[in-house]
Amino acid sequence: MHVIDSHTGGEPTRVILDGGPDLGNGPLAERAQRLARDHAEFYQSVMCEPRGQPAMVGALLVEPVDPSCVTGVIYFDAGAVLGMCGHGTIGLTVTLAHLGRIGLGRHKIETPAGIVEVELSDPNTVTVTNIESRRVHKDVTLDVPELGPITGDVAYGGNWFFIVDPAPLPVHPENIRALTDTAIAIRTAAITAGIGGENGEPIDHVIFQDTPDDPTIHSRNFVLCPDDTYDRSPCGTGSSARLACLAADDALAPQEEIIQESVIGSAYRLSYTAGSSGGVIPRLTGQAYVMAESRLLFDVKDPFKNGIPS
Ligand code: PYC
Repeated sequence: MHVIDSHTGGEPTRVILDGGPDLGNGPLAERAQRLARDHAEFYQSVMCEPRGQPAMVGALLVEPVDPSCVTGVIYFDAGAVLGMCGHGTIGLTVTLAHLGRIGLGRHKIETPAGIVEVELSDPNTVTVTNIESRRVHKDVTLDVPELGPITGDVAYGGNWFFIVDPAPLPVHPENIRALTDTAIAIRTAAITAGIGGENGEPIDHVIFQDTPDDPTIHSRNFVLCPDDTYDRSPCGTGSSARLACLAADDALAPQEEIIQESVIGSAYRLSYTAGSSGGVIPRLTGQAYVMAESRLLFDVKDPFKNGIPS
């Protein structure tokens, strides 16, 4: 299995060029469901330790339905198959350029959540125009065991987010353990209360928003991912969901650009235009760097060939 590893603002992406499971044809959303239902062993074996690392997202390249797309892709982490992944799309674009498959300029990529546009402006800098993102519930109060009432918005940006602003504790690297535990408790409470998307989609990510002292930075976030790791980048789909909330609150004008930092201080430039269904079309710009090209080996004698379950 040939893979290329990159990171986007510190968040790793592993692009799988060959050797993945056969998911058949048809819409990518259906192929993603097949991956989730029938191939958990595959995605855990490439994401979990010892072959993978915490927070890594996989990008399985598949044939797109729309031939104008440079590729189709299905993203996943060790815990779940994702609808879309912003940092992964930036990493994938830089990887495709590294392979000589695309040049500078605009390209389309098909994901289970829809077609996204990418613009590669130098070998490391990518602007993603994401699928239409929307807020579905404002000010939902959850009763979280040991924390009490926590209020947040539910929004979609390619994945489902519960966004708490202001954060229940400061978004600083020294708080990462406590932020993680708090976010897991909130996600569990949301799922238990049946809070999620319009069609019962469960919350898969939790975001805490904080306002840093530096006035040039709009906000700093902490994002919990389905595999219980935190996003080292500012999270592309999470930033999209957040833009939908800012727009719905009239707190950010269309095309106004802001800087969103992650808990470790990596940054995206964000803006949006109005969507056609009442949401927003987010644009996010970030940088990715290729780190490794490797061949993954799966020795049948290896007791941990399918990864260490977390
Ligand atoms: O950037 O959208 C994102 C993302 C989702 C999970 C990890 N990163």
